[in-house]
Amino acid sequence: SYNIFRGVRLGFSSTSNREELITGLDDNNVTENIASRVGRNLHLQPNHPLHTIKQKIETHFLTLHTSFETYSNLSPIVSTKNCFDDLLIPPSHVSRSPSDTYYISSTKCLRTHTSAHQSTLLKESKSKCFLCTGDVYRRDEIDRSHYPVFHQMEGVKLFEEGTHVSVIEDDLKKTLEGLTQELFGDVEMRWNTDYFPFTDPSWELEIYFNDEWLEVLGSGVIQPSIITNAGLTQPGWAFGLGLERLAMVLFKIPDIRLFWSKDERFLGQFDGGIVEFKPFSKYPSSDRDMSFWTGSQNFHSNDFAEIVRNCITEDIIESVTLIDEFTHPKTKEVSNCFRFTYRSMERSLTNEEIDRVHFKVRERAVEELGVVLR
Ligand code: FA5
Ligand code: MG
Repeated sequence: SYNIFRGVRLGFSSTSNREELITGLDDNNVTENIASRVGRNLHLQPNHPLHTIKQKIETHFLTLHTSFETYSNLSPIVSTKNCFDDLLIPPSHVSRSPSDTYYISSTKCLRTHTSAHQSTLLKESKSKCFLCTGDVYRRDEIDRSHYPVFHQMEGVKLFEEGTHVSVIEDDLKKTLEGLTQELFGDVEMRWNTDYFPFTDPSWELEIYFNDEWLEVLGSGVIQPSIITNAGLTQPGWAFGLGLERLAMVLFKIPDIRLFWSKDERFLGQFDGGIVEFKPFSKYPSSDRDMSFWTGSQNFHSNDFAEIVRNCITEDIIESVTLIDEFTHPKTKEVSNCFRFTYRSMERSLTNEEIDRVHFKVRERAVEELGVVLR
């Protein structure tokens, strides 16, 4: 695999990330916390669970088809054209809004999915069958299974011209069912119809695991105009799967923040195989509530979550949950109450440091979002 965006340095230090990603200009909403994740490349770190899963999936595909090409080090900095326009995502689509996407400028963003590479790779790939893995960035809420950075793997396969859609559908489903079986053994799975602007028809695959249906991937038959825009004529399928989702289940990793741990008690448990994670300790949690009048129609909880993430230098917040919301009957003002659960995966927190962070969040929410504390 190689870097097709030759102009962009990879694996750069966080100081140069900062200069490249945080410009202070209008439209730029990348934060220090997010910039520090760029170049960490957890999926390339030997023995890391995300690397192990990636290797396992690649090996599975390469035994099916030696012609699958693999790409793992494409820069997460992409053009909005590649991330959205090339995929027929309309300008008004919610995923493009600055409340959901990290923009470097109005025309460059941190990829929100590995599909951002579909069009370029369709042009560059020789075999027209490829897998592409990388870190993806989404402004999102805060809890045990959501993190603003996670990892996806994209798969694309083109067929001979004139191949019937039903043949492509069949191949897509068989391929992904085979992969799921390889990873999870005999599990129950189901296909649901889904919607993506870039595939038609589209499906998501769910597996039944620990008494729950778990969404593992989105997929579909690639929209013909994406292929013709890339200068090609053959039809094909594409899928995008979430590596953390699979890894949390396979390694029994209970909290998505753990993937970012630099603690040997975490990293030292893995040797490249699939083993059950043994929690090294559970430190106590501490809750704090925060209530405020949102003060504006434009209040967005993703903006609030972003402020929270910027007030911490370590992952010491497990979740921020809206526990109460009401509208004042006369003034129509909206009040929100968020419950913060503070807990480190790695050490005990002191009340003083929790209070310090909590106070900082209050101050910044007032300054930056114009909320009125209650
Ligand atoms: C997409 O990102 C599409 N690009 C997938 C795709 C590719 C469809 C090619 C068709 C063709 P979606 O947002 O549903 O779709 O994410 C795909 C997968 O990423 C999900 O099934 C899930 O496994 C994982 N995922 C999505 N959001 C999160 C999250 N916040 N945390 C962890 N994993 C996530
Ligand atoms: Mg989905």
